[in-house]
Amino acid sequence: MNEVEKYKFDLDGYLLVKGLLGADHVQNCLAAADAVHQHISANIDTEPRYRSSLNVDYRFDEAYQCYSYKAMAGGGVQYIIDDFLNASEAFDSLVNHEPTMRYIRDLCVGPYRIVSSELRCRHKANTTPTHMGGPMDTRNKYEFAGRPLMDTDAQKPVVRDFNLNVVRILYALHDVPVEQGPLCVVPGSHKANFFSPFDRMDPREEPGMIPLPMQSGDAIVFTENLRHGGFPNLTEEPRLTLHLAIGPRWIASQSPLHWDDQVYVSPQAWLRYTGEQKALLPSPPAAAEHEANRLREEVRHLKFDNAQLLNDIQKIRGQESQTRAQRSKNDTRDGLFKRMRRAIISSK
Ligand SMILES: O=C(O)CCC(=O)C(=O)O
Repeated sequence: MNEVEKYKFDLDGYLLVKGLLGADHVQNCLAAADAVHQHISANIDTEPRYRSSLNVDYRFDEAYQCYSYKAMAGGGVQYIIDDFLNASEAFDSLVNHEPTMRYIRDLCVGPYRIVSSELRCRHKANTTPTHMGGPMDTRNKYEFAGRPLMDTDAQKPVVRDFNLNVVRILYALHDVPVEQGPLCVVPGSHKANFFSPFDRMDPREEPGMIPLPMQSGDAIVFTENLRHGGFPNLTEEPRLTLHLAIGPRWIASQSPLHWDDQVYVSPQAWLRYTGEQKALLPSPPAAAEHEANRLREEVRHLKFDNAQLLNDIQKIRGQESQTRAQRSKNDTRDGLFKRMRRAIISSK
């Protein structure tokens, strides 16, 4: 990063990098993203399902080896396709993409790992609600170090400017003007010491929030500590962007799919990767392990649902026994009245 970039990144918490992906690169990725988007949107409500530990209801796609769910904020649909790197060899060039890795090396300590990959397809009216900012989640640590830190690759202390836990990169696959719902951020909020008091879903209602329009091939490099969201897409055209999160190797994933765990790499994608690319990703789990993980999550959720149902049953039983007690009290009172009435009548 040059001096201007360092200054701006520290000040604002993000950088808009012009043309980080070349025109051919973008065309290939866009064609692949279009195909995945078409397929996923047509099949999103079908089986097989997978509920993540954060209780998000995903669908696993066998053909593309990725997971997807629908988010409906703002009244329009957003398809979030997690582990999209598996979906096409067109995306392989994003793994260990040298122009991107140059930023990563300046922003956090290696060796590195990709901790999330999402293709986001945001349709008309959809917004991404405002989230993060300052102290919201300490795992997103933003730090200006300015002191020597151990460089595990070089095996020696190196004076570093930045020491982030996670760097996010958002690539635009086409122009994203303000009306097509770009990423929006509150510049400087990565250093906030207070939780935002403006706890509203619509990012336009957050003071200081600005949209970041992009051109095809541009990237936004930002700290997840920054308060951010997505402006509403007001157009008929879906907004297609690719999102990577990269951090030191020991960082866990923060995608709602792999929360505190690691991303899923398909056996097919693994075979395509070079040694350098493999170093950025976990190896694929054995098929049986993959299925066992899915079943483990399913059992966990069923146990949770069961506990809730038992709770509900106990509440209903409690209400029923109260009703029965009240009824028998009423019956006793009615019986008394009847007996009194009979006694009065017979005494006349
Ligand atoms: O682009 C958007 O709409 C929001 C993206 C986002 O929240 C993220 O990449 O962390």
